[in-house]
Amino acid sequence: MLALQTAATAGLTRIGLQSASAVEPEPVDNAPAIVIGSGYGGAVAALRLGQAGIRTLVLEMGRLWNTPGSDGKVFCSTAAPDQRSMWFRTRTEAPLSTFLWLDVVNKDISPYPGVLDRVHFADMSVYVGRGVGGGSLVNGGMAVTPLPSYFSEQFPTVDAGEMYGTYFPRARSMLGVNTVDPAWFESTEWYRFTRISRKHAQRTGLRTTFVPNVYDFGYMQREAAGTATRSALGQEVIYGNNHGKRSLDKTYLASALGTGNVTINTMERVRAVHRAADGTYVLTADRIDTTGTVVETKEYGCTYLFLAGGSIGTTELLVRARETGTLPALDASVGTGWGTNGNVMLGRANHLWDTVGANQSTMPVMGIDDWANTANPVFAEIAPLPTGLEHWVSLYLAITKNPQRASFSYDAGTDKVGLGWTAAQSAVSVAMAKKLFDRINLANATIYRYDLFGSSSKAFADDFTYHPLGGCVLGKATDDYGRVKGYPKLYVTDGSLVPGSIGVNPFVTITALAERTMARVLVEDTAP
Ligand code: FAE
Repeated sequence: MLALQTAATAGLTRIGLQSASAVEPEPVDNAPAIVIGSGYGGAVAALRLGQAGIRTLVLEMGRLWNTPGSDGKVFCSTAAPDQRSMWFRTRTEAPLSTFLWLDVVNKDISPYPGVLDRVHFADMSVYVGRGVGGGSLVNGGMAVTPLPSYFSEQFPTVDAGEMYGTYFPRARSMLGVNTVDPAWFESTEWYRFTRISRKHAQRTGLRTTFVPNVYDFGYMQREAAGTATRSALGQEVIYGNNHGKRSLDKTYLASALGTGNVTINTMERVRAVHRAADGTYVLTADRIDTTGTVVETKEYGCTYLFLAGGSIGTTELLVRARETGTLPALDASVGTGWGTNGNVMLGRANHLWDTVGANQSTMPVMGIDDWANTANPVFAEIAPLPTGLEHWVSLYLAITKNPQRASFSYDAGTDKVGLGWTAAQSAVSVAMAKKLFDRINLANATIYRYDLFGSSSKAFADDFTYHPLGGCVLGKATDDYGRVKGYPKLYVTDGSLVPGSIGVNPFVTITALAERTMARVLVEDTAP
């Protein structure tokens, strides 16, 4: 942590252990290992490489989030978003965009490298985190291990015994996963919204389950008691948490820097990769300033290259590399097998007597688990809608077992990579979510809310996902350990390995798979 904090206050864009004394390290334009992206897959790779004594450079397009703004806070809240909220926007683009059909949620902001991005494709947009820590900076912290049966269905060639015996426990422990105290949960006003949704699920005959989280629940209880500054209880989440959350900059990345072998360069976006005649990799990266202007274009060389730009970032780089001929031998399956993890958001309108509470914690702790229903498998997270006012809305993020997958394509004219996901493919997720929530509405004599997702009276938000998965699927675009086919010493360690669906919130799976890859690769591929 020390290194991260000091580097930020010194205004450096290069973060290494040396930065702890505010001395900028010598430029490292070539490193034995380079990691692109500092989310889950990148953080695991950086730590394990650093521990193995391999000098490693991490390139991250977002900024380091550790410098307080003029309000004394690093991040802004969802209630009062400013330039820090979103990646180069003039207006915020929150998932829940209206209330009573009124445009009261989104706010005008000035363009800045804010922490949350919404990447738009024709019929789907994808929310991602930008900054040192990637998605861990903006997500809801739900740390869910998938069902072994579904994991094996999705990863038939991966030894599930090893995953559940070694890598899932390792990931949970490193990420700082904990659970809400059930007694506090039952009594606190901050989770009344969850208890109401549980009551309605139980009345429908559905099972609910507590879900672990990386938010420090001890800290949250102190927030509730008034002895700690509010973060989860202060409407902070998708634009970052100022306190309480064990994001990757506080866990894996802090440890990675602690090895003394890892440096992180921020505000540098890798846009091209090729392989030199000697078999090393050469990257082209644009360094931007806070206006988004490219202030420098750099070239880096490395022996080992780890791609961890997330499902969209990594797939885009590889599809472009194959189609422009810089990595022509990439497998045809690169750019395929992408899915939304079946995400659909929806709200229900409660009866007047079923108040959900003006005070709501931003960290979800419970899901409705109907995954075992083979006719219509759905796992629905009970999501908060913290506005500081009673609104009688029960909100959910449903994860449906949507089998639809899409591919990416490259347009040489614009040099852009597009995603072929269609509205009809989203409709499959909606039909599944609707089947489950129709049952809940019937059992409770309630209805959907039609006012939350724009002016079009939509009950289901099916045009975005929080869980982009796939594009470079394990065992297809790569071998069974994330080694990219056709290119020795080139690896994928992020969510693009997961074939479009994992049935639960994905970051524990992404972390555990990255641990498994690193354990293997460091033994087999780095021997002298
Ligand atoms: P990710 O964390 O996205 O990291 C990729 C990093 O690479 C980012 O920092 C990028 O800025 C950077 N990058 C990309 N391209 C480049 C490039 N060309 N050059 C340099 N840098 C680049 O990838 N999951 C859960 O399990 N539980 C939750 O409660 C949960 N809630 C969520 C809520 C929100 C609002 C969002 C957006 C996501 C949520 N997720 C949740 C999803 C989770 O954050 C996501 O699956 C992981 O972050 C994906 O990890 P990766 O390592 O694949």
